[in-house]
Amino acid sequence: MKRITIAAMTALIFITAKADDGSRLWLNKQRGACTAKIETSDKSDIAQTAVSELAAFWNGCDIILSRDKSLPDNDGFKIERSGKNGSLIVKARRSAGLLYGAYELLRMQQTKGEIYSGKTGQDTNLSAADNKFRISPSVCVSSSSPAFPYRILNHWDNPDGSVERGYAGKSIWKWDEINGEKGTMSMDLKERLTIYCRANASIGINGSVLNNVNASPYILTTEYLDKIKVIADMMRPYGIKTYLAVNFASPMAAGGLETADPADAKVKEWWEKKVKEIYKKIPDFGGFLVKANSEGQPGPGDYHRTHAEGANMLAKALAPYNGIVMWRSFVYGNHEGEDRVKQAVTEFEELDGKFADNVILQSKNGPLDFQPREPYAPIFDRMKHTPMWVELQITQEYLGQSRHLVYLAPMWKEFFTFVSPQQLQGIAGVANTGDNTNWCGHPFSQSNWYAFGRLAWNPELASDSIAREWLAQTFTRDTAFINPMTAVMEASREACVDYMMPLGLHHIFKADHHYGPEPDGLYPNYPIEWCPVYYHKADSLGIGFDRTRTGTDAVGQYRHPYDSIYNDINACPEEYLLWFHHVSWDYKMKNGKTLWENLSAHYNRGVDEVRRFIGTWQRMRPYVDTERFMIVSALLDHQLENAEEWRDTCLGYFGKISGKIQETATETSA
Ligand code: GCW
Repeated sequence: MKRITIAAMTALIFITAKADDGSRLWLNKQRGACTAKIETSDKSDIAQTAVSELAAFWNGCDIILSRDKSLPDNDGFKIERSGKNGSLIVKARRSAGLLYGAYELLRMQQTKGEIYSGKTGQDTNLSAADNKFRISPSVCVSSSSPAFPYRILNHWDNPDGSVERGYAGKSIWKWDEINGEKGTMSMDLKERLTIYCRANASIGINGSVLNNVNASPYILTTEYLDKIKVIADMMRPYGIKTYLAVNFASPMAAGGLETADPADAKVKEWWEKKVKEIYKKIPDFGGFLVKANSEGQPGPGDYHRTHAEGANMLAKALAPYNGIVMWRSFVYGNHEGEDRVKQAVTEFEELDGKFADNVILQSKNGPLDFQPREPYAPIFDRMKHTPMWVELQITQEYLGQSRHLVYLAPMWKEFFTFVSPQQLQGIAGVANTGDNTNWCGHPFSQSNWYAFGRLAWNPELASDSIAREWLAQTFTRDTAFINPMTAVMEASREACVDYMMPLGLHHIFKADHHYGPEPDGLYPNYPIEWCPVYYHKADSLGIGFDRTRTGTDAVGQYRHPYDSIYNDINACPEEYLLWFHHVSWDYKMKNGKTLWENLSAHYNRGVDEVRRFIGTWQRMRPYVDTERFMIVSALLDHQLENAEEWRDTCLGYFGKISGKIQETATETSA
């Protein structure tokens, strides 16, 4: 069986790297011959962006953009017909709402055809072939407001241009192309970042943390802050606020102090001065994101202070300027011997209610680490007095990176069936952007950036309708393409779970790069939490991690009734079975077959699904340009080889341990 190495993929990545100039994002491609009048009395830069976007891309009737104080104070908008002449009026309380309303219209135009809004009775004979879409004759055309006030991308970009878990080239921030003193950037960078801003604003993203949570202290030096100001100035007219990830030990590394103890007066003073300096340059700066005492990062724990003491010290410095602190709960390794998935609750629950008002606890959707499937993180159940938001990972660290077609919206929707959006104040997505000319590496990885924004705006949207929107805007509106490809996207996440880690298996990735399988991984020089054998616990009797009441009792962290459902092997949903239970190989599952038989069937199903995706894609040739057709074809072939590798490696290893290996020797998929 062929094994694809990282080196062998370089050629493929090279192809994607020279693919296009960004116009193949979902954004409007053709400048319209806009004859419509676009008017607003709102002089703000954001409203002017709305006007210029419409002027450039709108093909329909006249539009008025109008601020309306009677609307609720959020980023929402209303689009109405303004009367007899068939023009439209976008109403919003805030300027940002006008911008989002403008993009809503452009999205309608791009997904449905030229918007036509004639006088009632005038426009009844339009057919699909006219490529026109007659908006509803009712007064209100569209009305929408975001579920979360904070909709933020988290970039894991380092000042040296590398990107942690980035699979689409180098960082999009070209620091050496920004002249902080003069307040300028190169034309190339400006063009590129303009596309970035338009793409984000078009899906409602209103904040960007520019740098990695494993933060370099040097991001806070004046040299960088001057450059960051240039980026902030450029993002502001698109309604995007600038945030920074900070290293808790910055006062030492960047300020020359001997300590970063949050109780130390000099430390407090250093942060206060630094914050003042930032706001002088960037008056609407958003705030700090902090990864503290996690995976070797410094934090208040280094001085026997709590997370709350650390976060509150920063919060106090930011409060006068309305800045916020996004403090991450992704911690483990501080509680020797405790099940890793329990450690966030152990560490944070006792601090509930002790955080300052402008601190938000940011938690990953699952309790482990962005696996293809995890149960929801019970910290969302446990923190009752602390504002929370969820961190989703758009970059596919554990889902085939930029080489597998895996559409993540179904996974994020799954999370929202357990944790209500109403419980959350914000949503953060770890970005998958890079300097590859197609932005995200895999042409379909863009759909995850798009879906993140759309769900951040409205988590009620169905994942398939987001996929349809994205396909229509990115490829073609032809339903002969959209229908089958929506089905592929919708099935792709479950396929990935099946060929990588079905039935609740998790973290059996090769050490560090998190791409291929390594079920026998046990690394003497690394913490046990980084070793696959710690997670699947396969032995001659069975497989799975016993997290029941009599095991590690991770189930005990869940709200009722999930605590008892997950605890009971017969009630536990089978997709989480091996997450919560150590199960005998011959255990009879709901379909009457044994665990081993089901495990084999899932792995084979995953591989078969990818084969099916390839078949569908081959039939899409007439609808796609040759370049993207070839790239996706090559990537899907590669995905199939990887899926086979996952299946063969995992079933081979588990088959041997269980003594079932003979049964698999002949068992290959059709
Ligand atoms: O799983 C880990 C990733 C790290 C990442 C960390 C985190 C930024 O492998 O690369 O570091 O999660 O979320 O902090």
